[in-house]
Parts: sequence; structure tokens; C-alpha cells
Amino acid sequence: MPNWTDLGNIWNTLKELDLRPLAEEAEQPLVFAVVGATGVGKSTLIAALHRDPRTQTSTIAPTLELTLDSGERAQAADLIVLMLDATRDDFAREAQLFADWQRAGHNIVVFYNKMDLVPDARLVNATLAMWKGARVAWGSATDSTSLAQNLVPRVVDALNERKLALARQYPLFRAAVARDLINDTAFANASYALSTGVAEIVPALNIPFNLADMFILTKNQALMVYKLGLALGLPTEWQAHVAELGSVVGAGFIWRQIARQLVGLIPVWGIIPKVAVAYAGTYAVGEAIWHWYQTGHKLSGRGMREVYTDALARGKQIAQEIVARAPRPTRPRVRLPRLPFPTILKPRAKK
Ligand SMILES: Nc1nc2c(ncn2[C@@H]2O[C@H](COP(=O)(O)OP(=O)(O)OP(=O)(O)O)[C@@H](O)[C@H]2O)c(=O)[nH]1
Ligand SMILES: [Mg+2]
Repeated sequence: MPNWTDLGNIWNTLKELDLRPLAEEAEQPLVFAVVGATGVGKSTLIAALHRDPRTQTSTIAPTLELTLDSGERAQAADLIVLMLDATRDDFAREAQLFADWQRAGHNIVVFYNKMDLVPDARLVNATLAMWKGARVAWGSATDSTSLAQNLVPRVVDALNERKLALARQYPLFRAAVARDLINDTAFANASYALSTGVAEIVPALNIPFNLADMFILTKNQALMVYKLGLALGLPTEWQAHVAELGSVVGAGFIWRQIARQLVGLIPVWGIIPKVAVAYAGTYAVGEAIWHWYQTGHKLSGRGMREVYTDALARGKQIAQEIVARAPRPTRPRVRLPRLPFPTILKPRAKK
């Protein structure tokens, strides 16, 4: 029988999973076409898409830079970014191209660039109605903070099905995609923990999950770790993730750290602590990886404790929210067929 450390171990779990579809998804080339008038900022934006803000290195990914005259070549791209100079308002040629692309069903984000040069942001309101049905963003290609706040979430939304490829090939999107992956998995694990009911505490393990729960939660966590590695540009072999992230994600360790702090509350609080542990254990692993990526260092003991504390606070809050929202389980009313009144047989006389 597998023991606790086997079940809680992300790396052992990864070994068992078929990871090829995820790796292929992440490596499938994703093509941007950035289209706009001369000098609008296309090259500046393209450089920002590829630059890793942490290492200041750049990825190589296929991106088309197209002027308005060759705009029809944008049709080959997975996403068309139509770039506008926000200080102008004569977008006749842009509107024509936009209409053609829209008719052909292309994925388009309209981006008002050079907002830093616009004296009054309301100016763009005058032309906004031209881009009906598309996602519209604004900001400055020269300012990565403005891109992160406004353009990035709209592009991630437009390419929601291809998030891994997006983040892997274009570092500008890594923070947003990593955040989504961590939140989605932590939430999925919390919902799963809710669905399996109030925990009995397995005494030897001191965690509020039974072995079947542990298997599912750890599997989701393992997939999250692998996807994060792909999104953050690690090689596709899971062994490489072990080498890079192994000590960041100490095996099974995090579940226990988190659970230890909450497990005593189960008899009093019912299901909430269990849901909170499922959320927080997953969230903490994700955060540890994100920290490693951003700083190049693994978290110190104190840093890790801060991550737990934060994860637990979130976990409790999310648990309370999803428990309040979940439909209350009603006891199924079992109607028994009316049975004929039993005839009482006289015990047979012993022979
Ligand atoms: N103030 C400001 N300047 C910008 C912004 N984006 C780009 N620029 C500047 O605009 C100039 C043109 O930028 P590019 O990125 O070369 O524009 P482009 O569309 O590639 O130009 P062409 O390839 O010549 O058509 C450069 O000097 C950029 O620094 C912005 O958001 N704000
Ligand atoms: Mg250029």
C-alpha cells in the first residue's frame, strides 16, 4: 500500500501522468500579428512581448509586424493586435481592415498606444465605437506597467484556450497566466474537497483527507506545477522541473504544514477547514514557484511561513465563500414501498 509520502509527492505523481499533450500545447507556435500605421509603436510592442522582465533576455517567437498596406497578411495569425496612435482620430484604413478581419472571424485586440501623450483620456471615446465586438485596450508600449494592467488581461482573455503557449513564448504574459493557473487549481481543489464531504481525520497522517482525496488533490497540484514550469519557460521534460523546482516544492511537505494548523478545527467548524487546507496547500505551492521564478531564489523558511499564512487566510475566506454558495445537501427522502404487515410465524416446535 502506498504510504503518505508517496501520495503527497508531486514528483512521483508526475511520473504517472501523460504529460505530452500539455507539452505539445505549450510548444505549438502562437503567432501574433501587430498591425498599424508607420511609427505607431509596433516594434516597441513586439519587443515588450518577448522580453523577460526578470532576466532581460528575450524569447524567439514568430510575430508579424505589418503596416496598414500589408494588413491582409495578418489573417495567418492567432491574434491580431490592431495598434492605434491614441493622439490621432483618423482611422479610416484601420476601420476597413478591422471590418474585413471581423467578417472572417479573426481574433482581434485593438490597442490604443501612446496614451502617455494624450492630454485627456476621454479623447479615445470619440473613436471607440468603431471597434464594436472587439476587445479594446489602451496604454503605452514603452511602459511595461501600463501594458500589464490593461493590454495583458485582454490578450490572455482572447487566447484563453492557449494560455500555456502564450506565456511560454511571450514572457510579458507569464505573471498573468501563472496567477490564473494558481488560482484556478487552488479553487478546483477547494471545490473538490467540498464535494467529498466532511473529513474524518486519518490519525496517522494528521491531514483532513482520505487517501482517495489525497490522490486527486496531489494530481491536480502536480499538473499545476508542470503547467507552471511550461508557462515559465522550463524544458518540457518533467525531470528538468524536478531539478529546478524540486527543492522549491518539498515533497508532500506543504500539505502537512498547512493541515497542521487547521486540522484541530474540524470538529468545531465542520467542512470549512478541510476546504481551506485544499485551497491553501495548492496556493502555497504555486506561490513558492512564482517566487522562485521572479527572484531566482527558493523561499527561505521565513518566506515560506509568510506564504502559508497568506495562503491560509485566503483559503479560509474562499472556503467560507464557496461553502455558503454551495447548494445545501438535502437528505434524500427515501420512500419505502409499503410492505405487507409481516405475519408472525410461530416458531416451529423443536422436534
Ligand atoms: N511616448 C511614447 N512613445 C512611444 C510609445 N510607443 C512607441 N513609442 C515611440 O515611437 C517611436 C516609433 O516606435 P516603433 O516601435 O519603432 O514604431 P513602429 O510602428 O515599429 O514604426 P515603423 O516600423 O517605422 O512603422 C519610437 O521612438 C518609440 O520609442 C508610447 O507608448 N509612448
Ligand atoms: Mg517597426
